[in-house]
Amino acid sequence: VLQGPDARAALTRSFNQIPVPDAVLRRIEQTFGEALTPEQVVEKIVADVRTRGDDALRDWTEKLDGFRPQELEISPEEVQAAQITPELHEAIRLAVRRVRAFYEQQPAHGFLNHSAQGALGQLVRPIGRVGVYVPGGLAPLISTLIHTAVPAQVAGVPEIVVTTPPAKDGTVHPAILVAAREIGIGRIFKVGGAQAIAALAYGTGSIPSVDKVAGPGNLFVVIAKRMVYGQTGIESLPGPTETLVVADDSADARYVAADLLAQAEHNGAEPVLVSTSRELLLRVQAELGEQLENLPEPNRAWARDSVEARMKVVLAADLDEALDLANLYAPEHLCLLTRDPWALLGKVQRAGGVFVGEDSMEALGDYVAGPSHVMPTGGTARFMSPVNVRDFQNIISVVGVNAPTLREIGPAAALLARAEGLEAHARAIESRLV
Ligand code: HSO
Ligand code: ZN
Repeated sequence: VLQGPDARAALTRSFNQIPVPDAVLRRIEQTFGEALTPEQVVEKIVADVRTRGDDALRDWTEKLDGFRPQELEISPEEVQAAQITPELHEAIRLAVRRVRAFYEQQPAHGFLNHSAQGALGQLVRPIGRVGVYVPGGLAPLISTLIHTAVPAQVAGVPEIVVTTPPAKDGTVHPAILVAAREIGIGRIFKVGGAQAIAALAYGTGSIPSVDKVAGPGNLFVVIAKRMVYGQTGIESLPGPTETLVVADDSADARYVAADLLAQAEHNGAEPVLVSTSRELLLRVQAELGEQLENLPEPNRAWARDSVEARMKVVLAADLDEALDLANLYAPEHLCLLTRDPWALLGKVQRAGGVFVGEDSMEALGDYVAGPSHVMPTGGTARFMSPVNVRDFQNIISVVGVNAPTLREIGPAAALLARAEGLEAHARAIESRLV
């Protein structure tokens, strides 16, 4: 249990490097026959996709996903034919409906102020084509498709394409196809990993290049997004998930443990518990042990890894200190399980999302609450926001001053131009002032 300065030190992050587990390095060596860094692997893949296009995508998908696709695009017939239970289908509809309703409330309009000066303003325009990456791997993240594509759609993006890795038998989870159908996404490609990001950035015969790539992925996906930034836009670099629970003596230890374990079952997750009560910490410890035992495999192993390798437990002097530490850590998810959680909201300065009270568990937010679950990780909540409508729109500045205003403000502009040594600028202005 960490306290005081030790807690501060443990919750202070360093942002330069994405941690690379040994297992990943070993797998790279097995796959490539040489010891490469993940960056070197991604560089290789991106360069190859850029030069060889679809053939490179087929080769890398075979090598890394164990399946060689002939057609990279899933046919409209296959998307139409995808079947899931009516209950799951209804849950997807509910999630889509609620995420859409949430983002329709986000103000995203421009302004154009006509005044005696003429007009100044901002146009807001949707991005033309967006690529959404949907992780497959350990879990087919149906919800991630909804939580990325729907804000883009509300923003007015006319074309959204999806890439997602195929399973070894070449299939994509039918619920992902149904969700795409429900949202109204036209094109889905069975390509994952860094190769998918490269394809979206540079375009291949089958996959169109996009203006922005959005969505979380594994280490290789994140490195690839960072590498192609500039060629295309990216919304963020989502890393492993993390949840910080603030709990006082009134919290129910069963819920605290359950919420920590829910996120702990994500690969590489970092659970953090900050409490003002030592008794609660002890109760949570017992609960964690018991609930972990009762989880089925492989989820137990995933959650145990996060708890044993990365969980941090802090005893705070009071709720003020608890919130200070939470703001320092800038968690992706901040969960408030205290007597009066609403009273703490005003103190929240840095977090991707804040989950207020025991009926608003983060796991609900992952699916149907409304706000996108793609939230800033790794402490990037200091300068980033959750995926939202603004990620999928550009602002265009509008400058339309009239002649009297030009006469008023033009001389100052010409003066500034000459101070910068830019004579042609000054003359462009003065040519209208005579
Ligand atoms: N909590 C994850 C998102 C997710 N959970 C998807 C379940 N499905 C990252 O914030
Ligand atoms: Zn989750």
